[in-house]
Amino acid sequence: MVWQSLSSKHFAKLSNTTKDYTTTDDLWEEKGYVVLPKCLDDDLVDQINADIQTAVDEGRIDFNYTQRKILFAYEKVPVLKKVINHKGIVAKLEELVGNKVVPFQSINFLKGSEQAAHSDSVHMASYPLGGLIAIWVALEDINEQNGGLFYYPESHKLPYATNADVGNQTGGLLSPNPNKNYEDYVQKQIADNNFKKEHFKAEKGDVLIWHANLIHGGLPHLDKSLSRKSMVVHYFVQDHICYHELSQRPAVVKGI
Ligand SMILES: O=C(O)CCC(=O)C(=O)O
Repeated sequence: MVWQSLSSKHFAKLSNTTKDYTTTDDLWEEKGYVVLPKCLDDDLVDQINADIQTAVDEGRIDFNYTQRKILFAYEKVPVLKKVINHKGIVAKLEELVGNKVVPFQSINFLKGSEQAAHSDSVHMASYPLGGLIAIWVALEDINEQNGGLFYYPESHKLPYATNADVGNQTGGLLSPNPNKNYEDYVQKQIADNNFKKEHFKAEKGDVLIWHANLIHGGLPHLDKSLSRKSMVVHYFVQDHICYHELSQRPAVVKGI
């Protein structure tokens, strides 16, 4: 017996690799996302923005290597837990996946990520597949200049991509740039399937929920004098094995 890095190949021979998350929400089934307009009130959003700025100014939180993402800020900025544990949001997430959800990470943005098209399932994978769901929270109005969110409706119906599909090494051997191989693969999927890009025309307090396999990313942030305050929370679905396909690492549960 030997230990190995965890990835989708370990589940490929098991039954029920992909779970059927059939819900009553037609938009979710058809398009792969749902919008909760004006889900957060202005007072809460203002407090979040003020507390994030203070924590940045005081050096209690910082951007990761992308210089765009502040990860796990809820550990230092308690008000963020009001979003993560928001009863209305969590109830909707649990309705959509038909199970309990457990927060995995928060990401806060002050500028657009400009992140290339991707689906979260290859970064945060699960057995059975699809045991992830995410929210994108507008902490201010988004326009065509400040790098909002884009997505490709219906792309969630594609098969879940694995390292093997995108030409990456498996079994604990990491390719030199697994993410680049994956992003090239996604571009081909978009072209082959003729998916149409849409922008989330979000107003302060709006929340968009996306499916684990929905292709999405960050629009160019054209006017850098503008901010783009937003927050993402990724939730794993309870009772799933959770791991990171591209980097072949497991994810473990910690109380939030
Ligand atoms: O907010 C953005 O610009 C994109 C965020 C994103 O794609 C993600 O967190 O998965």
